[in-house]
Amino acid sequence: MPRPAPVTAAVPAPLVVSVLAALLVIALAMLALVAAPFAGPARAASPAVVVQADFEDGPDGWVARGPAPTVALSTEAPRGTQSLLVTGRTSTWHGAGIDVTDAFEPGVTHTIGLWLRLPSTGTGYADLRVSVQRDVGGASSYDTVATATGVTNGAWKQVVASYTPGPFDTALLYVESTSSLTDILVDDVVVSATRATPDLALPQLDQTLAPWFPFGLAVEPADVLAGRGDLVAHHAAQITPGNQMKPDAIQPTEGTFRFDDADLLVDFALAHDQRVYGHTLLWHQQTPAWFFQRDGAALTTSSADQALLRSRLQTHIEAIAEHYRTAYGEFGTPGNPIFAFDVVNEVIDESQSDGLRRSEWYRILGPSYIADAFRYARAAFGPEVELFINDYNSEYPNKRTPYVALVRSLLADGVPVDGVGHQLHVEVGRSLSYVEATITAFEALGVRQAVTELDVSTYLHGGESWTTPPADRLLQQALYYRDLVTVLKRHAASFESVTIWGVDDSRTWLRAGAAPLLFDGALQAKPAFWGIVDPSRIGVTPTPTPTPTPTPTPTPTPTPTPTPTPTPTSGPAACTVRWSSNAWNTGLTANVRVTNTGTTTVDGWTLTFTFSGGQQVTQGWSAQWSQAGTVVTASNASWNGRLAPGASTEIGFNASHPGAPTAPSDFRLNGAACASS
Ligand code: 9MR
Repeated sequence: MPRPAPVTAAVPAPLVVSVLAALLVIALAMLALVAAPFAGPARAASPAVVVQADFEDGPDGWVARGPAPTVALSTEAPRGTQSLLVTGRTSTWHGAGIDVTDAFEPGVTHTIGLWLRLPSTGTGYADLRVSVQRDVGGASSYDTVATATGVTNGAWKQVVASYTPGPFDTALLYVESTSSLTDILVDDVVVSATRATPDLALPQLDQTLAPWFPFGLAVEPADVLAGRGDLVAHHAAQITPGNQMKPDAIQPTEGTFRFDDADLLVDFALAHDQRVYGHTLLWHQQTPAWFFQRDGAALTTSSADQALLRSRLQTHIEAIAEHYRTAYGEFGTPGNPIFAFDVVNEVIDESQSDGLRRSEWYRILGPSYIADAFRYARAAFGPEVELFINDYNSEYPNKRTPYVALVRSLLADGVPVDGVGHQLHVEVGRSLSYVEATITAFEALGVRQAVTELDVSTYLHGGESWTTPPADRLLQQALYYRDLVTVLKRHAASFESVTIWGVDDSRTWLRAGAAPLLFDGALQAKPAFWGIVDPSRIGVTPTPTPTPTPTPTPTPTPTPTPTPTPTPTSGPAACTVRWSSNAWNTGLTANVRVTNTGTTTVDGWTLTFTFSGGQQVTQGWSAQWSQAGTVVTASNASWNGRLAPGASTEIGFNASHPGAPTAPSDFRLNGAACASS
């Protein structure tokens, strides 16, 4: 979400690493030593405290962010004797921050801990955000570290989050709000950094799988730096940019193309003799609103508006092809590692009679946009780049049927579809016979196939929650990876590549604790790694030691005072919810479209609903999902938290049911009831 750059001048940053912090380092080092008996020889180094501020002797380098606010030391209910008070904020991005340019290290995982509270002059309740602004070559990006919901003037709220910065020339750690202009109190900031070192003596995944198919990893700029970069270079024959080639990243405003982040990944691939699988030319998410507007108004289905959208799609695709041809040479030549691209992503909706998702693309252009996108891509990229269609849940029979039907009809019409992608965002136990049946169905069409986004969540349903999965679940996960790869090897001739969606469990799109990947947060191989590389070692290899979570606050926690019932900052929201689902004997896939029908912007939202009859959410997307009893909670993802009046977002999930699926009820957005639409 774009946020304005601060006007405040650069902050001198005398980083206060007190004696207390030094003691904390020693304590954390001892903690790491205690954990050492199970550690491999290349176990990550112990954490070091790189930022510490308790505001007992001064502001410890923290200054106001933005032109309006003032920071001062406060004695109002501090944790210790003083805390930092921010007043006079006139924009949500105003707050307090500290220059961490010299303290933070790109690619290294930092644990950021601090405490937040509102003073008596505050609004009583607010959602506060901890962020990092990174500036590279004059361009700013804003990373959300954590959002603390429901901060009040009744009790301090602790925030502890893991954060791995991408590249930066300068970096600023700061506290802001999502929508309220409240005064803010900050205290006891501790940031520790762990330089994780992968074991490069491990067998290489790409070499191990080379007899069957190329192995790939999805990465972001922060994944190709420091030890994580060594890991990616060691194991991957190809990479997929996780977010950097999506429409919002490449063309945020019409005619403004940004390739820096994507090119950083392409350069990494070139330097390490890897291929690049591009993702994605067209999607219904992470596509800027301007694509579908003319002078701020929604495009209609008039032929003029349809022509405009088609030409925008063509221009977007041509600009990407042109950039990579110009910068890296013709596709298919040694200097240009891009060998494939997802042309359209997630266009199937099995709950629709024609099986096609009702996106803005569909509303304005009808189904023809899919064939057009492939034709534009073939013309722009030429024959050397394989053109893929990509979707999730393709293993489920209800999704398989419309997916196969669409690809069959595109091929029959001579549309240049070279390959079919199966995302395979699954959880342990997802039916492998379904996976194999889908592969076989596409083999009958003679197309190439790819596993594009594989990860295996250790959570079986939304009711489970943990910091580190139980050891038996990690073993189950290892066996699942083993068995899945066995299925894929049987169909190796059909597969262009198999890609895992992320490098290590500290950086997954799934909720904390899902631990869906092959390496743990300390970059050590999990049993899942051995499930692929050498299943005989699954039970032999010690279960990875959880990365020690540094205790971020050296001062004692005061007894919390009762928190008053919070009033949502953005609410009460006026909203409608459109629910659609597709069920089979034991499961269902659901889409939920949430629309802000109010007159004010919702900035940060939580949707709840009741899901009865023993139905359990097993996996969700485009939001953070959890379930407690019959109540399901979905909180916005980093990219869809802001809903302007009239704006919608679409989220979805898979669920299991005991044989009788029933519709959810009592949808509430930030506590306010939503009508059905
Ligand atoms: O991994 C991506 C995550 O960082 C983004 O926040 C998210 C936003 O939509 O997209 C994730 O990647 C998605 C991929 O592009 C398409 N299939 C589903 C993936 C997981 O959400």
